[in-house]
Amino acid sequence: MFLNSMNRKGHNFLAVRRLWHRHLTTGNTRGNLATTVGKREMAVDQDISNITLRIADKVDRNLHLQRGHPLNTIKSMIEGHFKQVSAANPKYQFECIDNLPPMVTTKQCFDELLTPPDHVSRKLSDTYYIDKDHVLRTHTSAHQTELMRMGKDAFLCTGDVYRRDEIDSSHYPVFHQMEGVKIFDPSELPSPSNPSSDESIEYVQQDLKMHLEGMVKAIFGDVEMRWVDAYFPFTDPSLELEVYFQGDWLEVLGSGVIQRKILGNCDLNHTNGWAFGLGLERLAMVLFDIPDIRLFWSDDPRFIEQFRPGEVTKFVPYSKYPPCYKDVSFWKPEGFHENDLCDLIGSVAGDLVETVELIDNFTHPKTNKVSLCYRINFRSMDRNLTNAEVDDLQGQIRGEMVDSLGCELR
Ligand code: FA5
Ligand code: MG
Repeated sequence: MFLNSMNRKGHNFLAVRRLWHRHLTTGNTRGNLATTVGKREMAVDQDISNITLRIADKVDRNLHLQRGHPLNTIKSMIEGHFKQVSAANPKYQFECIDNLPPMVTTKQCFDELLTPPDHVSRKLSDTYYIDKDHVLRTHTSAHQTELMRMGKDAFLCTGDVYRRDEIDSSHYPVFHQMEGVKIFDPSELPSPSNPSSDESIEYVQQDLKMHLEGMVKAIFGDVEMRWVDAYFPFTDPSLELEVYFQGDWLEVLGSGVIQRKILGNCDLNHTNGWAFGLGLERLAMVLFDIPDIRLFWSDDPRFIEQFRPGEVTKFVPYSKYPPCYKDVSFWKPEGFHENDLCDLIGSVAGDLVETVELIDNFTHPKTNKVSLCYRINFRSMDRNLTNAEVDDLQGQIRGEMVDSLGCELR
């Protein structure tokens, strides 16, 4: 079940070894396949892992720690805001953590957060697995329970997170999140002897909204925002916050009142608390007017040299290069998942792909076979692409679709 069609061929997963080498602990016995997750030494399981070289190469980049990078600036601004909040209410001192490694156990990432066994986020189609028990974290919520068990009652935890996802201007397989958690002093709740009463839950939720609205206002000034009901296995009630940007509502964070069972598992039955997880890229796109999420990874000096540490300046585009699209039609093979296709396209063409869209989908009336047509939009952010180059990329993509995904091209 864990064997993904893409790694039957070996693809470029072997290259992942290089990455783990940089995370070696001393005294390992498994050569350059060994790595650490917390204090545990472990190896990448080549039969299971679906981590491509493109993704592995991003693991040590830590854009959120790179001074002057917009992601570092927005992180510092939010942390600075919460420092002010802590100064105004000394009972809760928000501690900032930003250096936890992204390799986590499935227990941390899913089980501890009450993610059901069949939840889509656990699937190989959505998550990068190191081996069957370890993943590249899909969200910073993976650290909630360990930090709560350490007795921390107010913290922000920032890091890189990894997801197999669609490709467009606001989705990228590696992005950055900031987790925020506040655990209440029970005496502050409206019904201290019953921390899970309706009024306590309402109180905690109002406090959560106040903190996040305050943060958005402090950083963005008067931006239009709205709360939307949401679902997360680990919070109840759950809410998402959307901000109006480029003519549309952009989801910037998920949040809610922490589930009783999670609090109980962390010895916090006597109280209540809230949590949020925000997408740093999404907020930085709004703040710096950055139109495409790929730009955060650009090493073009025309991007990075526009920004100064701690300063907010609007991004000045350096001319937009022409797009070029190619369509690919095929009969949908069994077990096909769009994320497999996007990951494959990303691993061949990297940041030269702007979007991947399904433009046609029909079922053959006699054979019942399903035909799909995807449009791949190629556009470089820093130069013109030649036709020959795009044809070559498209050729490689088509070849890999046949070899690795078992697609029958039309
Ligand atoms: C979560 O990841 C939850 N862990 C958030 C949470 C924490 C809820 C604590 C409750 C309590 P979600 O999958 O919606 O939720 O992602 C959170 C944010 O990450 C999104 O609002 C968005 O801003 C950002 N995000 C999600 N996917 C991508 C992506 N592919 N590229 C860039 N940003 C993304
Ligand atoms: Mg969401």
